[in-house]
Amino acid sequence: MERKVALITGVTGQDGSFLSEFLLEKGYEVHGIIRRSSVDFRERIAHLEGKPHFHLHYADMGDSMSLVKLVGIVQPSEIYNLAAQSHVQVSFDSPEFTADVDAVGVLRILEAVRTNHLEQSCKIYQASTSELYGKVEEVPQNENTPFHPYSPYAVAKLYGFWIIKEYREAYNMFCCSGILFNHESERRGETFVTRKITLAAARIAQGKQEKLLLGNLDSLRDWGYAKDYVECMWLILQHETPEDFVIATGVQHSVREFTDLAFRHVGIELRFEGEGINEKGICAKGPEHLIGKTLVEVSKDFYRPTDVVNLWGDPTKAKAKLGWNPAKTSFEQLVELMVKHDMAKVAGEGAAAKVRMNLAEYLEKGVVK
Ligand code: NAP
Ligand code: G4F
Repeated sequence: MERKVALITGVTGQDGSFLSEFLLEKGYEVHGIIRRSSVDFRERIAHLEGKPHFHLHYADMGDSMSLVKLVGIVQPSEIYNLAAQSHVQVSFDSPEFTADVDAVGVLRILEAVRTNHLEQSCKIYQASTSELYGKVEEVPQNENTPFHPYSPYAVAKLYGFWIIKEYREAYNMFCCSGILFNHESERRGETFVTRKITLAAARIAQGKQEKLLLGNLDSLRDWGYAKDYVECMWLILQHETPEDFVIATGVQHSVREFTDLAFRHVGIELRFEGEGINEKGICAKGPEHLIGKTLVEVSKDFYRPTDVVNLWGDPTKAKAKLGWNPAKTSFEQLVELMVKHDMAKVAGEGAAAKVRMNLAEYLEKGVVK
């Protein structure tokens, strides 16, 4: 049987790396788009490079010509469009770049498929987001909940969602959006809140960091495990009709709860005192030298101009139509696996990891958000 051919944009990212592993396991020929970088080390996919059915190509979501050329060469049967400037806070700092990649980039992919006359043979998955619900109009959120984007990132992603829908209807293309709620892992970027917390908990426990600075501790998210979510991307493209799906666990927790649990996993019990900007997490139980010390502080540097504070997904449709199991990895298991990973990572950090330690110092000082 001929191998299916997948093209993944964003292959070096958290989801791209898990999806590559998943599709290779399923027998796909996997092609990924990479950008030229001055540091030529692709941490998340280093273990896949050199495998016979895994191929990397230079292209950029801002460069139509590179995309048209590549789609023509690869002739994919499935495209997973995961590439994005994916950090919400950064979208306030770089709104135009975010719009170019996250909004117009989607159009470029669709047109690259049409230009190569593949619109009837190539299915497209678009990485859409729960951020579309933004300043939420109902809880929990499902496929019929109105959108109210609340950041430059979300506004750009809203264009991506609608242009996918438009091409589906106008050109009868099999293109769909997965409206994914937050999904995390040991490969999550280090400035997203979950990974920032698990790394800081590990470093504080090992005496390599003094304290953790956070923004809004009351913010609520529906956090799942990224490895479970990439299966859903594939299921969406295997469904008989092109449809959009909400992918979530259906369970909600606050940033404070995530922090509390992560610190428990490194043997530190926190007591939260104060409110808003004055709230602190103080070590109530744990290593002697830390008792009574403030380990978590709130800093206004990590507050956003507009923040999405109540995301909670309803995965009923994905469960019923795709047979996807949203409860495969629980919140507690997710926090545990991330902390375990980061405890080992931090323990192994020697002189060679000095550069990453600098990032931790920046995070502590609020230089990098
Ligand atoms: P990520 O780790 O930040 O990865 C983003 C990927 O996009 C990286 O491979 C990055 O390449 C690539 N990229 C960025 N700009 C590009 C450009 N101009 N040209 C080509 N590639 C570019 O994100 P993720 O967490 O895996 O998320 C994957 C997708 O799902 C994103 O579209 C994100 O917006 C969306 N999403 C994520 C979540 C979540 O909770 N993780 C939830 C909903 C939706 P470099 O490595 O070169 O930077
Ligand atoms: O971890 P976050 O930065 O993720 P956010 O903004 O929810 O975005 C992620 O999930 C989206 C899906 O809903 C994706 F579309 C998007 O690409 C990305 O993957 O922040 C989560 C919450 C926010 O409310 C933020 O204000 O945590 C709050 N928070 C509190 N302190 C913080 C911090 N966020 C970050 N990054 N850093 C903090 O210190």
